Amino acid sequence: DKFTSIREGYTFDDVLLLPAKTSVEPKEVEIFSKVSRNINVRVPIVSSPMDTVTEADMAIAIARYGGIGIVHRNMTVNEQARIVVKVKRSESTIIRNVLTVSPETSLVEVRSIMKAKNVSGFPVVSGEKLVGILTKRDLEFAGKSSKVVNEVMVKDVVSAPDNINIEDAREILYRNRIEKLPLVDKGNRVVGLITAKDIVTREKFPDATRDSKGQLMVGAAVGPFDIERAQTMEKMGADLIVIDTAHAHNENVLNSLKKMRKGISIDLVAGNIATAKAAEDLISTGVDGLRVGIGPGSICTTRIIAGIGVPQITAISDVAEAASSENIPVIADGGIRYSGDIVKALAAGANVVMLGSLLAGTEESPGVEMIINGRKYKSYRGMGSIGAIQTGISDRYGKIGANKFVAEGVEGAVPYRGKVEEVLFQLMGGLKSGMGYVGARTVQDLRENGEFVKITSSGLRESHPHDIRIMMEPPNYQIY
Ligand code: RVP
Repeated sequence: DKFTSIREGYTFDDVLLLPAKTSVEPKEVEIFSKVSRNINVRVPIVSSPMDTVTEADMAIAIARYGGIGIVHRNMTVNEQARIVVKVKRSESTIIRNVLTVSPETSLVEVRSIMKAKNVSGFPVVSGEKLVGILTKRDLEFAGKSSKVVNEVMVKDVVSAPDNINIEDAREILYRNRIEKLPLVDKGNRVVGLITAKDIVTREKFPDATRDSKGQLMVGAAVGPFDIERAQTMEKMGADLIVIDTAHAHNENVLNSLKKMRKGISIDLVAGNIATAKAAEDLISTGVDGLRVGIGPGSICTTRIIAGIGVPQITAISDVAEAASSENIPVIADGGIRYSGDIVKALAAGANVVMLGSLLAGTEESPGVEMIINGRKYKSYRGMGSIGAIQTGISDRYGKIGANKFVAEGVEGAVPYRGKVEEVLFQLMGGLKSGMGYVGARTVQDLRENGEFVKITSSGLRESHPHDIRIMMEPPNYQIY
Protein backbone atom coordinates (compact mmCIF):
# COMPACT_ATOMS: atom_id res chain seq x y z
CA ASP A 1 0.00 0.00 0.00
CA LYS A 2 0.93 3.63 -0.15
CA PHE A 3 2.37 3.68 3.34
CA THR A 4 4.82 0.81 3.39
CA SER A 5 7.63 2.83 1.83
CA ILE A 6 6.55 6.22 3.12
CA ARG A 7 9.44 8.51 4.06
CA GLU A 8 9.76 10.79 6.99
CA GLY A 9 10.48 14.42 6.20
CA TYR A 10 12.44 16.65 8.56
CA THR A 11 12.48 20.34 9.10
CA PHE A 12 14.60 22.74 11.15
CA ASP A 13 12.97 21.93 14.49
CA ASP A 14 13.33 18.17 13.97
CA VAL A 15 17.11 18.15 13.96
CA LEU A 16 20.24 19.52 15.59
CA LEU A 17 23.84 19.40 14.47
CA LEU A 18 26.19 17.19 16.43
CA PRO A 19 29.02 19.02 18.12
CA ALA A 20 32.27 17.53 16.82
CA LYS A 21 35.90 17.67 17.81
CA THR A 22 37.10 20.98 16.49
CA SER A 23 40.21 23.02 15.90
CA VAL A 24 38.28 25.91 14.38
CA GLU A 25 37.53 29.12 16.25
CA PRO A 26 34.38 30.94 15.13
CA LYS A 27 36.39 34.04 14.25
CA GLU A 28 38.54 32.08 11.79
CA VAL A 29 35.79 30.43 9.77
CA GLU A 30 35.21 31.39 6.13
CA ILE A 31 31.63 31.90 5.04
CA PHE A 32 32.06 32.68 1.34
CA SER A 33 29.81 30.66 -0.94
CA LYS A 34 28.06 30.48 -4.30
CA VAL A 35 24.56 31.62 -5.23
CA SER A 36 24.73 30.20 -8.73
CA ARG A 37 27.30 28.90 -11.19
CA ASN A 38 29.04 32.28 -11.63
CA ILE A 39 27.92 34.39 -8.69
CA ASN A 40 30.20 34.21 -5.66
CA VAL A 41 29.35 35.86 -2.35
CA ARG A 42 31.34 36.47 0.82
CA VAL A 43 28.23 36.07 2.96
CA PRO A 44 25.71 33.28 2.18
CA ILE A 45 22.57 35.41 2.30
CA VAL A 46 20.06 36.24 -0.43
CA SER A 47 17.10 38.54 0.15
CA SER A 48 13.79 37.22 -1.11
CA PRO A 49 11.97 38.75 -4.09
CA MET A 50 8.90 39.86 -2.16
CA ASP A 51 7.20 43.24 -2.25
CA THR A 52 7.72 43.75 1.48
CA VAL A 53 11.37 42.64 1.34
CA THR A 54 13.50 43.55 -1.66
CA GLU A 55 13.55 46.84 -3.53
CA ALA A 56 16.56 49.12 -4.06
CA ASP A 57 17.45 49.91 -0.44
CA MET A 58 17.42 46.25 0.58
CA ALA A 59 19.38 45.12 -2.50
CA ILE A 60 22.02 47.79 -1.86
CA ALA A 61 22.35 46.92 1.83
CA ILE A 62 22.52 43.15 1.30
CA ALA A 63 25.13 43.48 -1.47
CA ARG A 64 27.22 45.88 0.62
CA TYR A 65 27.39 43.36 3.45
CA GLY A 66 28.36 40.50 1.18
CA GLY A 67 25.15 38.82 -0.01
CA ILE A 68 22.84 39.60 -2.92
CA GLY A 69 19.30 40.95 -3.16
CA ILE A 70 16.68 39.75 -5.64
CA VAL A 71 14.33 42.53 -6.70
CA HIS A 72 10.70 41.38 -6.64
CA ARG A 73 8.50 41.43 -9.73
CA ASN A 74 5.15 42.57 -8.40
CA MET A 75 5.42 45.72 -10.55
CA THR A 76 5.82 46.72 -14.18
CA VAL A 77 8.98 45.90 -16.10
CA ASN A 78 9.86 49.61 -16.11
CA GLU A 79 9.52 49.96 -12.37
CA GLN A 80 11.65 46.87 -11.76
CA ALA A 81 14.23 48.09 -14.28
CA ARG A 82 14.47 51.41 -12.47
CA ILE A 83 15.25 49.61 -9.22
CA VAL A 84 17.93 47.45 -10.85
CA VAL A 85 19.52 50.55 -12.34
CA LYS A 86 19.40 52.32 -8.97
CA VAL A 87 21.30 49.47 -7.32
CA LYS A 88 23.86 49.28 -10.11
CA ARG A 89 24.45 53.03 -10.02
CA SER A 90 24.51 53.28 -6.23
CA GLU A 91 28.25 52.77 -6.05
CA SER A 92 30.64 52.47 -8.86
CA THR A 93 34.25 53.22 -8.44
CA ILE A 94 34.56 54.54 -11.96
CA ILE A 95 31.55 56.26 -13.45
CA ARG A 96 31.47 55.66 -17.20
CA ASN A 97 28.41 57.53 -18.37
CA VAL A 98 29.71 60.88 -17.20
CA LEU A 99 27.26 63.75 -17.34
CA THR A 100 29.04 66.89 -18.57
CA VAL A 101 28.03 70.50 -19.13
CA SER A 102 29.45 73.12 -21.45
CA PRO A 103 30.93 76.52 -20.47
CA GLU A 104 27.83 78.23 -21.89
CA THR A 105 25.28 76.20 -19.94
CA SER A 106 23.26 78.40 -17.60
CA LEU A 107 23.44 77.75 -13.86
CA VAL A 108 19.65 77.42 -13.78
CA GLU A 109 19.93 74.50 -16.13
CA VAL A 110 22.85 73.00 -14.22
CA ARG A 111 20.83 73.08 -11.02
CA SER A 112 17.90 71.32 -12.62
CA ILE A 113 20.13 68.58 -14.11
CA MET A 114 21.75 68.14 -10.70
CA LYS A 115 18.40 67.64 -9.09
CA ALA A 116 16.97 65.38 -11.78
CA LYS A 117 20.03 63.14 -12.06
CA ASN A 118 21.08 63.32 -8.43
CA VAL A 119 24.70 64.27 -9.14
CA SER A 120 26.76 66.84 -7.29
CA GLY A 121 29.05 68.16 -10.00
CA PHE A 122 30.11 68.02 -13.62
CA PRO A 123 33.24 68.08 -15.73
CA VAL A 124 32.94 71.02 -18.11
CA VAL A 125 33.56 70.15 -21.72
CA SER A 126 34.11 72.39 -24.72
CA GLY A 127 34.37 70.83 -28.16
CA GLU A 128 34.86 67.41 -26.54
CA LYS A 129 37.80 68.63 -24.44
CA LEU A 130 37.89 68.96 -20.68
CA VAL A 131 38.13 72.66 -19.75
CA GLY A 132 36.97 72.82 -16.14
CA ILE A 133 34.96 71.32 -13.36
CA LEU A 134 31.85 72.57 -11.62
CA THR A 135 30.78 71.32 -8.20
CA LYS A 136 27.95 72.09 -5.80
CA ARG A 137 30.32 74.27 -3.82
CA ASP A 138 31.00 76.55 -6.81
CA LEU A 139 27.26 76.91 -7.30
CA GLU A 140 26.57 77.80 -3.69
CA PHE A 141 28.68 80.92 -4.00
CA ALA A 142 27.19 81.93 -7.34
CA GLY A 143 23.87 83.09 -5.89
CA LYS A 144 20.70 83.18 -7.94
CA SER A 145 22.13 85.24 -10.77
CA SER A 146 21.81 84.45 -14.46
CA LYS A 147 25.39 83.37 -14.74
CA VAL A 148 26.73 80.61 -16.98
CA VAL A 149 29.10 77.77 -16.11
CA ASN A 150 32.22 79.48 -17.48
CA GLU A 151 31.99 82.24 -14.85
CA VAL A 152 31.99 79.98 -11.80
CA MET A 153 33.75 76.76 -12.77
CA VAL A 154 37.23 75.77 -11.56
CA LYS A 155 39.49 76.15 -14.57
CA ASP A 156 42.71 74.43 -13.52
CA VAL A 157 41.00 71.06 -13.31
CA VAL A 158 42.95 68.05 -12.06
CA SER A 159 42.45 64.99 -14.27
CA ALA A 160 44.08 61.59 -14.64
CA PRO A 161 44.69 59.10 -17.44
CA ASP A 162 41.97 56.57 -18.08
CA ASN A 163 43.96 53.53 -16.93
CA ILE A 164 44.82 54.88 -13.48
CA ASN A 165 44.39 52.41 -10.61
CA ILE A 166 42.17 53.09 -7.62
CA GLU A 167 45.06 53.58 -5.17
CA ASP A 168 46.72 56.24 -7.32
CA ALA A 169 43.38 57.95 -7.88
CA ARG A 170 42.81 58.01 -4.15
CA GLU A 171 46.22 59.63 -3.67
CA ILE A 172 45.50 62.37 -6.26
CA LEU A 173 42.11 63.12 -4.73
CA TYR A 174 43.69 63.39 -1.31
CA ARG A 175 46.74 65.42 -2.31
CA ASN A 176 44.63 67.99 -4.13
CA ARG A 177 41.82 67.92 -1.56
CA ILE A 178 39.30 67.43 -4.35
CA GLU A 179 36.09 65.44 -4.60
CA LYS A 180 36.00 64.51 -8.25
CA LEU A 181 38.66 63.26 -10.62
CA PRO A 182 37.78 63.19 -14.33
CA LEU A 183 39.58 60.52 -16.36
CA VAL A 184 40.66 61.57 -19.83
CA ASP A 185 42.04 59.93 -22.96
CA LYS A 186 45.02 61.20 -24.94
CA GLY A 187 42.86 63.80 -26.65
CA ASN A 188 41.76 65.21 -23.24
CA ARG A 189 38.26 63.83 -23.77
CA VAL A 190 36.38 62.79 -20.61
CA VAL A 191 35.98 59.01 -20.52
CA GLY A 192 35.32 58.46 -16.83
CA LEU A 193 34.99 60.00 -13.40
CA ILE A 194 36.17 58.87 -9.97
CA THR A 195 34.65 60.47 -6.88
CA ALA A 196 36.07 60.57 -3.37
CA LYS A 197 32.70 59.51 -2.03
CA ASP A 198 32.71 56.30 -4.06
CA ILE A 199 36.23 55.43 -2.97
CA VAL A 200 35.37 55.94 0.68
CA THR A 201 32.17 53.87 0.30
CA ARG A 202 34.10 51.10 -1.39
CA GLU A 203 36.55 50.89 1.49
CA LYS A 204 33.76 50.88 4.02
CA PHE A 205 32.33 47.66 2.59
CA PRO A 206 35.19 45.23 2.03
CA ASP A 207 32.82 42.23 1.80
CA ALA A 208 30.54 43.78 -0.82
CA THR A 209 29.36 41.68 -3.73
CA ARG A 210 30.62 43.57 -6.77
CA ASP A 211 30.85 42.99 -10.50
CA SER A 212 34.04 43.47 -12.48
CA LYS A 213 33.33 47.21 -12.79
CA GLY A 214 33.06 47.62 -9.04
CA GLN A 215 29.27 48.01 -9.06
CA LEU A 216 27.12 46.15 -6.55
CA MET A 217 25.55 42.97 -7.87
CA VAL A 218 21.79 42.51 -7.95
CA GLY A 219 19.33 39.85 -9.05
CA ALA A 220 15.86 40.23 -10.52
CA ALA A 221 12.89 37.91 -10.17
CA VAL A 222 10.89 37.09 -13.29
CA GLY A 223 7.94 34.83 -14.01
CA PRO A 224 8.80 31.49 -15.63
CA PHE A 225 7.42 32.54 -19.03
CA ASP A 226 8.55 36.15 -19.04
CA ILE A 227 11.66 35.97 -21.23
CA GLU A 228 11.17 39.58 -22.26
CA ARG A 229 11.36 40.79 -18.67
CA ALA A 230 14.48 38.69 -18.11
CA GLN A 231 16.15 40.21 -21.16
CA THR A 232 15.24 43.73 -20.09
CA MET A 233 16.67 43.11 -16.62
CA GLU A 234 19.90 41.84 -18.15
CA LYS A 235 20.08 44.92 -20.36
CA MET A 236 19.58 47.16 -17.34
CA GLY A 237 22.52 45.54 -15.59
CA ALA A 238 21.06 42.74 -13.46
CA ASP A 239 23.65 40.08 -12.66
CA LEU A 240 21.25 37.25 -12.03
CA ILE A 241 17.74 36.19 -13.02
CA VAL A 242 15.72 34.24 -10.46
CA ILE A 243 12.64 32.39 -11.66
CA ASP A 244 9.77 32.97 -9.33
CA THR A 245 7.12 30.27 -9.40
CA ALA A 246 5.52 28.21 -6.65
CA HIS A 247 6.03 25.00 -8.66
CA ALA A 248 8.87 24.91 -11.19
CA HIS A 249 8.60 21.16 -11.79
CA ASN A 250 6.09 21.67 -14.57
CA GLU A 251 6.42 20.74 -18.26
CA ASN A 252 5.58 24.21 -19.50
CA VAL A 253 8.01 25.81 -17.09
CA LEU A 254 10.78 23.37 -18.07
CA ASN A 255 10.26 24.14 -21.76
CA SER A 256 10.29 27.85 -21.09
CA LEU A 257 13.45 27.56 -18.98
CA LYS A 258 15.35 26.08 -21.92
CA LYS A 259 14.40 29.09 -24.01
CA MET A 260 15.12 31.52 -21.20
CA ARG A 261 18.56 29.97 -20.64
CA LYS A 262 19.38 30.57 -24.31
CA GLY A 263 17.82 34.02 -24.35
CA ILE A 264 20.03 35.58 -21.68
CA SER A 265 23.73 35.41 -20.90
CA ILE A 266 23.69 36.06 -17.14
CA ASP A 267 23.08 33.30 -14.56
CA LEU A 268 19.60 31.82 -14.25
CA VAL A 269 18.35 30.37 -10.97
CA ALA A 270 15.11 28.38 -11.12
CA GLY A 271 12.60 27.25 -8.53
CA ASN A 272 10.86 26.62 -6.37
CA ILE A 273 11.25 22.89 -6.05
CA ALA A 274 11.46 20.38 -3.21
CA THR A 275 12.42 17.00 -4.69
CA ALA A 276 15.45 15.32 -6.28
CA LYS A 277 13.48 14.54 -9.44
CA ALA A 278 12.60 18.21 -9.88
CA ALA A 279 16.26 19.12 -9.36
CA GLU A 280 17.36 16.71 -12.10
CA ASP A 281 14.76 17.97 -14.55
CA LEU A 282 15.61 21.61 -13.87
CA ILE A 283 19.33 21.00 -14.16
CA SER A 284 18.83 19.36 -17.54
CA THR A 285 17.40 22.65 -18.85
CA GLY A 286 20.78 24.26 -18.20
CA VAL A 287 19.93 26.48 -15.23
CA ASP A 288 22.75 27.77 -13.01
CA GLY A 289 21.19 27.41 -9.58
CA LEU A 290 18.20 25.92 -7.77
CA ARG A 291 15.79 27.55 -5.33
CA VAL A 292 14.38 25.08 -2.84
CA GLY A 293 11.30 25.38 -0.69
CA ILE A 294 7.65 24.46 -1.15
CA GLY A 295 5.65 25.67 1.79
CA PRO A 296 8.21 26.46 4.53
CA GLY A 297 7.81 30.25 4.30
CA SER A 298 6.57 32.04 7.41
CA ILE A 299 3.74 33.67 5.43
CA CYS A 300 2.96 30.64 3.30
CA THR A 301 -0.22 28.57 3.50
CA THR A 302 0.45 26.31 0.49
CA ARG A 303 0.84 23.19 2.64
CA ILE A 304 -2.41 23.91 4.42
CA ILE A 305 -4.45 25.05 1.44
CA ALA A 306 -3.12 22.59 -1.15
CA GLY A 307 -1.90 19.85 1.15
CA ILE A 308 1.49 19.54 -0.49
CA GLY A 309 5.12 20.30 0.37
CA VAL A 310 8.26 18.77 1.84
CA PRO A 311 9.66 19.69 5.25
CA GLN A 312 12.55 21.98 4.45
CA ILE A 313 15.61 20.11 5.77
CA THR A 314 14.63 17.02 3.79
CA ALA A 315 13.85 19.13 0.70
CA ILE A 316 17.25 20.85 0.87
CA SER A 317 19.08 17.58 1.42
CA ASP A 318 17.31 15.76 -1.46
CA VAL A 319 17.84 18.60 -3.91
CA ALA A 320 21.44 19.18 -2.85
CA GLU A 321 22.28 15.55 -3.36
CA ALA A 322 20.82 15.57 -6.87
CA ALA A 323 22.60 18.83 -7.67
CA SER A 324 26.00 17.87 -6.30
CA SER A 325 27.15 15.74 -9.23
CA GLU A 326 26.58 18.71 -11.55
CA ASN A 327 27.95 21.20 -9.04
CA ILE A 328 24.84 23.36 -9.20
CA PRO A 329 24.43 25.65 -6.16
CA VAL A 330 21.31 25.37 -4.02
CA ILE A 331 19.44 28.25 -2.37
CA ALA A 332 17.45 27.23 0.73
CA ASP A 333 14.37 29.43 0.56
CA GLY A 334 11.92 29.89 3.41
CA GLY A 335 11.34 28.92 7.02
CA ILE A 336 14.47 30.44 8.51
CA ARG A 337 13.70 32.08 11.87
CA TYR A 338 16.99 31.96 13.77
CA SER A 339 20.69 31.87 12.92
CA GLY A 340 20.74 28.19 13.93
CA ASP A 341 18.37 27.45 11.04
CA ILE A 342 20.97 28.87 8.64
CA VAL A 343 23.63 26.52 10.03
CA LYS A 344 21.22 23.59 9.62
CA ALA A 345 20.22 24.61 6.06
CA LEU A 346 23.86 24.78 4.96
CA ALA A 347 24.73 21.52 6.72
CA ALA A 348 21.79 19.89 4.91
CA GLY A 349 23.44 20.86 1.61
CA ALA A 350 22.42 24.42 0.74
CA ASN A 351 25.07 26.84 -0.51
CA VAL A 352 23.19 29.97 0.58
CA VAL A 353 19.90 30.82 2.28
CA MET A 354 17.12 33.12 1.10
CA LEU A 355 15.43 35.23 3.76
CA GLY A 356 12.02 36.87 3.83
CA SER A 357 10.70 37.30 7.34
CA LEU A 358 14.08 37.98 8.98
CA LEU A 359 14.71 40.90 6.62
CA ALA A 360 11.16 42.25 6.34
CA GLY A 361 11.51 43.93 9.74
CA THR A 362 14.60 45.94 8.83
CA GLU A 363 14.83 49.62 8.08
CA GLU A 364 15.77 48.89 4.45
CA SER A 365 12.67 46.82 3.60
CA PRO A 366 9.84 48.51 1.66
CA GLY A 367 7.12 47.48 4.13
CA VAL A 368 5.29 50.06 6.22
CA GLU A 369 6.15 50.68 9.86
CA MET A 370 3.46 50.41 12.52
CA ILE A 371 3.20 50.48 16.28
CA ILE A 372 1.23 47.71 17.96
CA ASN A 373 0.94 47.76 21.76
CA GLY A 374 3.83 50.16 22.00
CA ARG A 375 6.12 48.01 19.91
CA LYS A 376 7.38 48.76 16.43
CA TYR A 377 6.55 46.39 13.57
CA LYS A 378 6.84 46.35 9.78
CA SER A 379 4.31 44.89 7.42
CA TYR A 380 5.15 41.59 5.78
CA ARG A 381 3.04 39.54 3.41
CA GLY A 382 3.19 36.49 1.20
CA MET A 383 3.34 37.03 -2.54
CA GLY A 384 0.39 34.66 -2.73
CA SER A 385 -1.63 36.69 -0.24
CA ILE A 386 -4.79 38.46 -1.34
CA GLY A 387 -3.12 41.84 -0.84
CA ALA A 388 -0.09 41.04 -2.95
CA ILE A 389 -2.15 39.48 -5.73
CA GLN A 390 -4.55 42.42 -5.84
CA THR A 391 -2.09 45.27 -5.79
CA GLY A 392 0.36 43.80 -8.23
CA ILE A 393 0.76 41.70 -11.28
CA SER A 394 2.29 38.69 -9.57
CA ASP A 395 1.22 35.32 -10.87
CA ARG A 396 3.42 33.25 -8.59
CA TYR A 397 0.38 31.52 -7.25
CA GLY A 398 -2.38 30.62 -9.69
CA LYS A 399 -5.20 33.04 -10.22
CA ILE A 400 -8.39 31.10 -10.56
CA GLY A 401 -11.11 33.07 -12.29
CA ALA A 402 -11.10 36.77 -12.97
CA ASN A 403 -11.53 38.40 -9.58
CA LYS A 404 -11.52 35.52 -7.17
CA PHE A 405 -8.32 34.14 -5.78
CA VAL A 406 -7.34 31.13 -3.80
CA ALA A 407 -4.68 32.71 -1.63
CA GLU A 408 -1.64 30.70 -0.55
CA GLY A 409 -0.21 33.30 1.76
CA VAL A 410 -1.11 35.61 4.60
CA GLU A 411 -0.53 39.28 5.44
CA GLY A 412 0.79 40.52 8.72
CA ALA A 413 3.64 42.23 10.49
CA VAL A 414 7.03 41.28 11.94
CA PRO A 415 8.95 42.98 14.76
CA TYR A 416 11.13 45.88 13.70
CA ARG A 417 14.76 44.74 13.72
CA GLY A 418 16.83 47.83 12.97
CA LYS A 419 19.31 47.95 10.12
CA VAL A 420 20.17 45.08 7.79
CA GLU A 421 23.76 45.43 8.99
CA GLU A 422 22.80 44.56 12.58
CA VAL A 423 20.59 41.66 11.56
CA LEU A 424 23.30 40.19 9.34
CA PHE A 425 25.91 40.66 12.05
CA GLN A 426 23.85 38.56 14.45
CA LEU A 427 22.97 35.93 11.86
CA MET A 428 26.55 35.51 10.69
CA GLY A 429 27.76 35.45 14.28
CA GLY A 430 25.43 32.51 14.91
CA LEU A 431 26.58 30.79 11.73
CA LYS A 432 30.23 31.17 12.66
CA SER A 433 29.53 29.88 16.14
CA GLY A 434 27.77 26.82 14.70
CA MET A 435 30.65 26.17 12.32
CA GLY A 436 33.01 26.32 15.29
CA TYR A 437 31.00 23.64 17.16
CA VAL A 438 30.93 21.42 14.09
CA GLY A 439 34.59 22.00 13.28
CA ALA A 440 33.85 23.35 9.81
CA ARG A 441 36.35 25.84 8.47
CA THR A 442 34.31 26.68 5.36
CA VAL A 443 30.70 26.46 4.22
CA GLN A 444 31.76 23.65 1.91
CA ASP A 445 33.21 21.83 4.90
CA LEU A 446 29.94 22.31 6.81
CA ARG A 447 27.93 20.98 3.85
CA GLU A 448 30.09 17.88 3.59
CA ASN A 449 30.71 17.05 7.24
CA GLY A 450 27.86 18.48 9.31
CA GLU A 451 26.05 15.57 10.99
CA PHE A 452 22.50 15.69 12.32
CA VAL A 453 20.74 14.14 15.25
CA LYS A 454 16.98 13.84 15.10
CA ILE A 455 15.20 15.27 18.13
CA THR A 456 11.77 14.81 19.69
CA SER A 457 9.31 17.42 20.83
CA SER A 458 10.82 17.25 24.31
CA GLY A 459 14.23 17.86 22.76
CA LEU A 460 12.85 20.92 21.04
CA ARG A 461 11.27 22.18 24.25
CA GLU A 462 14.59 21.74 26.01
CA SER A 463 16.36 23.62 23.20
CA HIS A 464 14.45 26.86 23.69
CA PRO A 465 14.83 28.80 26.94
CA HIS A 466 12.52 27.18 29.49
CA ASP A 467 11.45 27.57 33.08
CA ILE A 468 12.22 31.23 33.09
CA ARG A 469 10.31 34.38 32.47
CA ILE A 470 12.50 36.19 29.96
CA MET A 471 12.97 39.80 31.02
CA MET A 472 15.66 40.87 28.58
CA GLU A 473 15.27 39.99 24.95
CA PRO A 474 18.62 39.58 23.17
CA PRO A 475 18.78 40.86 19.58
CA ASN A 476 19.04 37.33 18.17
CA TYR A 477 16.15 35.65 19.99
CA GLN A 478 12.76 37.26 19.76
CA ILE A 479 9.54 36.25 21.35
CA TYR A 480 6.33 37.01 19.48
P1 RVP B 1 10.37 33.27 5.17
O1 RVP B 1 11.81 33.65 5.12
O2 RVP B 1 10.12 32.09 6.06
O3 RVP B 1 9.49 34.42 5.52
O4 RVP B 1 9.99 32.76 3.71
C1 RVP B 1 10.14 33.53 2.55
C2 RVP B 1 9.81 32.70 1.33
O5 RVP B 1 8.45 32.30 1.34
C3 RVP B 1 9.96 33.41 0.01
O6 RVP B 1 11.28 33.52 -0.41
C4 RVP B 1 9.10 32.56 -0.92
O7 RVP B 1 9.78 31.40 -1.37
C5 RVP B 1 8.00 32.09 -0.01
N1 RVP B 1 6.77 32.83 -0.24
C6 RVP B 1 6.59 34.11 -0.61
N2 RVP B 1 5.25 34.35 -0.66
C7 RVP B 1 4.67 33.21 -0.31
C8 RVP B 1 3.24 32.97 -0.24
O8 RVP B 1 2.43 33.87 -0.32
N3 RVP B 1 2.85 31.71 -0.09
N4 RVP B 1 5.59 32.29 -0.03
